[in-house]
Amino acid sequence: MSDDPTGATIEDYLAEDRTFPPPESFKADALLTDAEVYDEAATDREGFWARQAADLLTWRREWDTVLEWDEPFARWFVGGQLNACENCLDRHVEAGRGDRVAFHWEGEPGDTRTITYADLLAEVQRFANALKGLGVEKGDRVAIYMPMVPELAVAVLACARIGAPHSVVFGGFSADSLADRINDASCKVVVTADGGWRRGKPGLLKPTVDVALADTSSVEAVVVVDRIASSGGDVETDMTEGRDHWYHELVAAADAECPAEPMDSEDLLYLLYTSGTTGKPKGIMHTTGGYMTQVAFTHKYVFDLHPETDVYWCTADIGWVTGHSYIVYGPLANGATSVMYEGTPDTPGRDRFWDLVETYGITILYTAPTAIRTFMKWGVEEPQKHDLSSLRVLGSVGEPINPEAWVWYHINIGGERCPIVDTWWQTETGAIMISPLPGATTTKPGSATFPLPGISAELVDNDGTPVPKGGGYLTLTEPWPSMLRGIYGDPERYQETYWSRFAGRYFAGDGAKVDDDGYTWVLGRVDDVMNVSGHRISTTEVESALVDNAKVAEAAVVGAKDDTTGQAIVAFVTLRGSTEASEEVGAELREHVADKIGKIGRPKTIIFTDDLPKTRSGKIMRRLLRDVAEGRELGDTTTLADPNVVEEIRDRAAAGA
Ligand code: 6R9
Repeated sequence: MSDDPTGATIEDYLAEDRTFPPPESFKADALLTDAEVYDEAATDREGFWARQAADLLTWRREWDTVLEWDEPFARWFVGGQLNACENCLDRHVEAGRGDRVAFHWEGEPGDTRTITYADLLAEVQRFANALKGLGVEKGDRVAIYMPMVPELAVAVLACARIGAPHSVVFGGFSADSLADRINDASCKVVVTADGGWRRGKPGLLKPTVDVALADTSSVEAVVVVDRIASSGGDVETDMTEGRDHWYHELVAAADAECPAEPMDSEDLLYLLYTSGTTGKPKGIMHTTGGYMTQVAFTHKYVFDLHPETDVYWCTADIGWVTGHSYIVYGPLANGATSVMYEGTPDTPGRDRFWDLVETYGITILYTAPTAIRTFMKWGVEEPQKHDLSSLRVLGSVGEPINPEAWVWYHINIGGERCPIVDTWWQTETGAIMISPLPGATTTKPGSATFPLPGISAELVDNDGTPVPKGGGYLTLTEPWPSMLRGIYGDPERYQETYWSRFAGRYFAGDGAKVDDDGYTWVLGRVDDVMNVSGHRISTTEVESALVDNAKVAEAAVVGAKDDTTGQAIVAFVTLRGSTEASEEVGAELREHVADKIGKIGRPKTIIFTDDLPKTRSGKIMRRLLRDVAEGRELGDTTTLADPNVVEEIRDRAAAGA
């Protein structure tokens, strides 16, 4: 049984057997429609990437060597020179495309800005000069802590233009986190804003910067964008004399021309901090030539970009890697027209995303499973209020997408005509690694399908022996252009974290399965894999089975310590609008999972909750749910979007809900 409007049933996550070939109408205009490109890349990997680098980018100096590989340290396009900002802006303007819109920006309150490539180039040059005026030189690190306003993209590109690596810190992070990141990279300047609009209220940022700077000594100047005050918000911003500067004043006073710095292919483009299994966040290093090559390649072909006609929207925040690669560098390198949105999907109403799709005629939408499941919870009435017929490609990123969410997305957002690209990658990989090509790949709901051309992935068992079919650890076996070049200041941790678990392989930290047709199903982090009575079960499989039930909106599953079975499955479940939590519903859901996966998958406990604890990037924090399930003190909750959620769940769990 299923609530799936197609009437199809999900036997279980991995026995999902519906297939969706690219529609003929889509293939007619698609950039890639067959498997030839895979063969080409497999025959000559380095030649393949070199062709992409030459086709998609403009180089100041050609490289001497495509790849120097001294495991685990890669150098791509060695000897080549280019500038990332020039590739994103100047060459489009020089080619007569300066009037093309780079960003349709919309603020949460509804204010809008239309920014062409020529506008963006002009603004970036001025701000690059402003940074230079503050003493920023090639190689100096610049921290960026901003809301989703155009000046965030300007700041990123200005840094790239003058060769100053940026370190964007997501605007939801605390003062402590910001200070840690500033200190780790000894940033010289911080670019911020008075705040950003969120759910109708100003979320202030500058006061957090002030607190962070009390614990840092490297910062010489702070640049502040006036976002809130200039849009009617009542805020007084403290400016420290001699240190703090208003962005608009600097830009107004700056020279209009700033030539782009020629950078070596392997010069550091940016740092982006990501959390690992230990406490200290890792400064992931991305360099210029290889990174730009792979983000441009993947953005073009995974989304089948037609830059003259498409309107592309990636709903991520630039504070995460998805925003770096697929709001800034990839789309701009390809001359795309993008939408950028400041706020939340429920302001002023739960149809805000669909309103944006209709207003701008968005053709390519790239979002996250957690958002899709939220939209499912809000009901199909919301998207049905709008004309979504402009859409032609849908993307998913960030976590495994369960087949029910995939099918809901396909039907209710994509009108059953849009290929879905489920893209697996990581901060560390820099760009998409495993994904369908929308005009060439027959998809299966919940599978990221195959490694892209030029990418080699393989599953291995505990001992590192390849597993051609079945479950295993996801590893990457060949260097790829946009791979991380290391962890800032800690080459040993790089080696240890990614290259020590399996000899000669990059270990991604994810578990996956390959089915009989060779499709890859990424099951999630291996620390999310439960072991119940010696059977390994992915939290995702159980979640998927739960969400398959019509009463369930969202579910998160953890393995809690159990004296008898090693671990026991505890499920945290959010019900759809009209359903009341009760013992009967709990029993029904447990049986439902047993039906889908087998008794081994049946949750021992189901805890009903109104919401799940999520990070600000939307990932469910299973670690905290495990703490709740095991009755422990809660671990670190600082990265939660809303720390109250987990407290509430704990109270319910204690009450035996
Ligand atoms: C891009 C991004 C990386 C982790 C990754 C995996 C999970 C991302 C996924 C996916 C299944 C997908 N993940 N995309 N799992 N299917 N399509 O999210 O980077 O924030 O570093 O997270 O996210 O577990 O290891 P990052």
